[in-house]
Amino acid sequence: MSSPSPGFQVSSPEHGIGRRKSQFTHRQLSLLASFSPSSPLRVIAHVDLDAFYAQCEMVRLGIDEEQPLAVQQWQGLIAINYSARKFGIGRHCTVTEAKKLCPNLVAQHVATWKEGEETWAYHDDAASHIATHKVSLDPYRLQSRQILALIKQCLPANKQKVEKASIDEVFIDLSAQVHSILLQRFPELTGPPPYDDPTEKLPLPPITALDWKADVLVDLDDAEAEVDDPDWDDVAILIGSEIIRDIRAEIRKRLHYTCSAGVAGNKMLSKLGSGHRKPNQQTVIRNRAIQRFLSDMKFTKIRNLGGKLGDQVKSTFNTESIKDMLEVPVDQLKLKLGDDTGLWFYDTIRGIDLSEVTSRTQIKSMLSAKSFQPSINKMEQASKWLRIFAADIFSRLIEEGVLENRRRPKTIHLHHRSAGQTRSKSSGIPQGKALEEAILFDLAKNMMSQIASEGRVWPCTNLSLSVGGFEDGITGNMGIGSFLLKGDEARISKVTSCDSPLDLSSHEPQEKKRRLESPGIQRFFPKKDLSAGEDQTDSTELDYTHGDVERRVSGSRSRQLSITDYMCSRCNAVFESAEALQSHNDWHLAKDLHDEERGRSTFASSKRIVPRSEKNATQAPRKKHSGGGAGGKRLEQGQSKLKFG
Ligand code: DCP
Ligand code: CA
Repeated sequence: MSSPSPGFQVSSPEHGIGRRKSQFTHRQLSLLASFSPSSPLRVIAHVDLDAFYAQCEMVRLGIDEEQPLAVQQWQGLIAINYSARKFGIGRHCTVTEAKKLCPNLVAQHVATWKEGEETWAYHDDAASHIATHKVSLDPYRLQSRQILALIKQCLPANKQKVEKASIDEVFIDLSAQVHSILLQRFPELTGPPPYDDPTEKLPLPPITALDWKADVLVDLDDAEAEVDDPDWDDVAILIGSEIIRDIRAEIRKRLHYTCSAGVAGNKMLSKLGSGHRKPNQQTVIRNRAIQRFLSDMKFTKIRNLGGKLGDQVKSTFNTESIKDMLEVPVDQLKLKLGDDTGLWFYDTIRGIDLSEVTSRTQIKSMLSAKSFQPSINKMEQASKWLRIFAADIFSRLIEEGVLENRRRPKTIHLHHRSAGQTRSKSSGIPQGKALEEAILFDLAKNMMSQIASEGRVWPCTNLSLSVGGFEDGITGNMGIGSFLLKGDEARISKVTSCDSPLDLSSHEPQEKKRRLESPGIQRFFPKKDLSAGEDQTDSTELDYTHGDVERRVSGSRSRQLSITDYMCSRCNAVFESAEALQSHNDWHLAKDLHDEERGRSTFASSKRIVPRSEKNATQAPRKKHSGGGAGGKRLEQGQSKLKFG
């Protein structure tokens, strides 16, 4: 017999007397090699960085782990490290409240673009200058990319499937790697099935106990279930957890970040696992533990059920408990929620999720925006912001491979809001020459001038610039040279506009527009749940400036609503003025548009969740800075990569 691994205890020859065969077939094992979602042996991990922005600041500033630290945005907090959480500090606190709870708290403001400046920086006085600064998430994006690149480095090049789920989360399909480790460690699995019949059951693993090291192992329903010896699904998940433990150790050692992880048989369970025990732990949910794990839980904790759909189910069935919902027959779920959603929900609360880890869903659009309080009144001011938006978008385009012509956008859109009216202009981006930041800026200024020439332009309360219509560049032998030659005739296409306050979608193709008008089931899924900070499954490009808006809300979130408060019907955020609510609604509108442009259908035509995108990680060299917030002139990590015109 081969010697399996340090993680296994090899059985005595009497092993398996009660159950001689595995419950899994040769075919199911071989499906593992091709990442097939239908293999019951698949192993999926979800890795989530702990208190991510806070850790980024701690690493950047060289701050000790024990030091309580929070990341500040204006007067609110957007990330709180675990040392600070011990004092009861959370996202609901303002900086003042947090400092009362922990006078020793380091509150580091996020980096900002200052009106008129060409680079983002850490400005000491940013918190009191919301009118003239715009948040930059570049520092966190850079760290996110490094972590992603390291994760990919740790995985075998030809057997990896990694999906970036948000700025600080990834799903990893470990199935193919686990398959090859299984075959290495257990040569009895390598032979052909008896009678060459792939539906033949596998032999049982030669193992009586598995060593889960320090993993959090979710309890089983009854002690009886533990009596059954491990089967290959347990062994596969154990191997997956070894891989993830090593990756987490590597991230810790090389980049100094801690993260939590969940290892399970699908995406939904692995995500629940990573949030089960934080920080710096990994939770394993074996198939035999699913029932117990889920039945104690509220379904609103599940990915895609944290928002509107979860609320709808809750109000329809008057419960949040999975245990209660397990009693509801599938037909009734279909009747109340529609066929697709009903079936999806039925499967989901039983731990069934066949959605795939998708290595790369390409970004369809990018948006940079700012709500103005006070509003802006001059073209000169608008122009300064447009310059920042162009720089912001261009730096992200560089990461998307625009310089190497891997991908480039075809269209650019400007949305302008004044006196409750939103106007939009769209323009083609010239395709015949290399794209530059200055081109985006010029196009943005042109569109702004057109809006201005139509009058009623000031005061302006919100501006946003977005690019879309991404196309892959010419690849293979042709390369960038031939691309540059071919497109002299390309010209800026006709500028389109729409003046109706709510018709931001009017430059969209008809089909997309219909979806906006009658969103059906899709309306439940793509939105980020701002109030809960959960369900960030759709936040690959969360680098919007939503925080600009959101943070003004947070201070009031914890107090009682008064009749003078204004509440957002979509995310329950509370505002003190109608205008603040209006600009928040603008943000929702802009994000909806952005989501539509990205064409993400989180809900597949059948009923499965279609996973989301991942950007190609480029590994930027990491440099540690000591001391922060120094007047804003010193270049921060990653800035040197940016090209400003
Ligand atoms: N974020 C934000 N506003 C929110 C929620 C999150 O700006 N309402 C940002 C800051 C977080 C990052 O996104 O650091 C990741 O969000 P998470 O919800 O994963 O929260 P953390 O990583 O901060 O903490 P945890 O350890 O609970 O994952
Ligand atoms: Ca996190």
